[in-house]
Amino acid sequence: MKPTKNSTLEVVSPKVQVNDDFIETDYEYQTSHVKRTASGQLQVHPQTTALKIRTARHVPKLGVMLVGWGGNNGSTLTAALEANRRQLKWRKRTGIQQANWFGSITQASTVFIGSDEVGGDVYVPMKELLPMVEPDNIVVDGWDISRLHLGDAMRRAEVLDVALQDQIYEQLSQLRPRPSIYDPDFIAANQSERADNVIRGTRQEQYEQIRRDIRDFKQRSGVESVIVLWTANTERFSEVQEGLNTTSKELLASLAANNSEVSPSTIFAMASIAEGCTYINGSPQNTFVPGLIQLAEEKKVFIAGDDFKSGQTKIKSVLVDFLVGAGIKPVSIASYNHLGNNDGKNLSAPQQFRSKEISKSNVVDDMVASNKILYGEDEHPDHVVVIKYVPYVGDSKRAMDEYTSEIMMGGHNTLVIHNTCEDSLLATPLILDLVILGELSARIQLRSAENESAPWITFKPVLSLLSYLCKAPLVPQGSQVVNSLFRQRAAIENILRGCIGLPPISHMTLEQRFD
Ligand code: NAI
Ligand code: DG6
Repeated sequence: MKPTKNSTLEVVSPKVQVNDDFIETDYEYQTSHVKRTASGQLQVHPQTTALKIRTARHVPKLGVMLVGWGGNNGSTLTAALEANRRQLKWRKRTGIQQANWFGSITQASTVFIGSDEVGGDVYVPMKELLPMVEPDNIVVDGWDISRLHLGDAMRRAEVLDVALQDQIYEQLSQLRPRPSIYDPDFIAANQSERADNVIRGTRQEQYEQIRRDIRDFKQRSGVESVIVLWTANTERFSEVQEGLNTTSKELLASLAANNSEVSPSTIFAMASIAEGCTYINGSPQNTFVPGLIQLAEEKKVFIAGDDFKSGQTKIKSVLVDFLVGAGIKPVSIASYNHLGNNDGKNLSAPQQFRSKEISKSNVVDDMVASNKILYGEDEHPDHVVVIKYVPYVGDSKRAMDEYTSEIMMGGHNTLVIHNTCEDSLLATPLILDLVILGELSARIQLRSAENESAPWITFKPVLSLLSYLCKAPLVPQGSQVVNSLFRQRAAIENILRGCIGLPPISHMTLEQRFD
């Protein structure tokens, strides 16, 4: 069985069947269930569950609607799609550069498949594991409170080389963001000068307009499936209150009553859910108030977020994992950022900074909690996050981190990292992965293999599989938040492998270690 038409991979196994519609596998899912006895012992019960996993083979024509389309990320994604579609090349000071998708795990990373006859590692591109949306076929649309067309938005962003911008300016100039919901109470006051493209009316009317926009896009473009993704300015947190938004009923009533605490991003998410479209939050604010999560569960529509995990936090979720896993105790983490793009300008306002501070600060909690040898109950490293707006550096964000850890016998180990990163060039490939993996997730189902009449089930509406790409992963109620980048990636790889009948990667390589 070849998982995709162009895959170099063929799975030869009686446990994998392919028909016109599905790739279906018989899968032995192995877990370890732990029970705590009255005496404090941990009893581990290994369990094997026989499952059938199937993946629909038809890849729909995907439409992506970006909220904040004219921003740095939105315009860079649109430009990158165009540049890659046309395989553009341009001259830089250092030579010829070709369009690529570096930084995207689906497009530019490989997955370990197994060992060959001589014990060599064999890898295939992640995108060859299962049928996935091709970036070239994605159709983009969206909204922005600023009416600049995408050509000028790309120029305003100052992200891409001018020699590339010049090749795509004309195409991008044909694209203009739809008017959006502007509420100055939710984003920084310094954004008001951008707001010349807004939907008037009550919240209910704005919600209806967004629903019409989604339907209009679908109808005009002929896409079969739409994902809505927020890459607009970071909002302040909304209040969460009984009577306001703690249930779906309350939230719908608050929308109808034009309650000022229903944020623009929550209205977008509500409209998206009502239209059956996956909604992804690339910013840190609490769009997903409890009533919104309930709405997604009731309508069985995927939601995922929060906040793209691009540079500093990605390193943090690797480094702290390494330190704690090595038995070293991080005791203080000081993270400074300065940046000069519009995101930085918006984050220079205290309430919007606070949203970002929260999402950047919680990323080590699960790793700290995993090691009771190093940390006592309720003990955490000191963790400080500072963000400053320095216009001159533009999109070239500077992130400086100092990690101090306790090592043996009261010694100290201090790591200092200086990361100069072009912010939007790190974030844009994440948007691509979020929509490609988000779409793929809608085609994966499983059921018990022991009961032929058991119904096929899908991922839960809170799509935690996308955690790898998010700073503050939203997980279903009762599930554990996982921040460790390696665990997050292993979940993606092993689930994709499971869909084509391959076991999880264990790295045991017993065949190479024993005679
Ligand atoms: P940006 O400021 O360049 O773009 C945001 C766009 O949203 C602007 O064009 C603005 O006019 C528009 N906007 C604001 N409110 C809107 C609304 N209600 N409806 C529609 N459009 C609206 O910011 P950038 O750099 O593109 O980042 C976007 C978001 O992604 C920010 O919240 C940022 O914090 C978040 N993010 C960015 C990362 C990066 O590395 N660039 C990484 C992680 C998160
Ligand atoms: C300042 O940190 C601006 C932010 O929007 C970040 O650039 C963005 O959230 C990326 O942060 P990180 O920690 O994932 O690199």
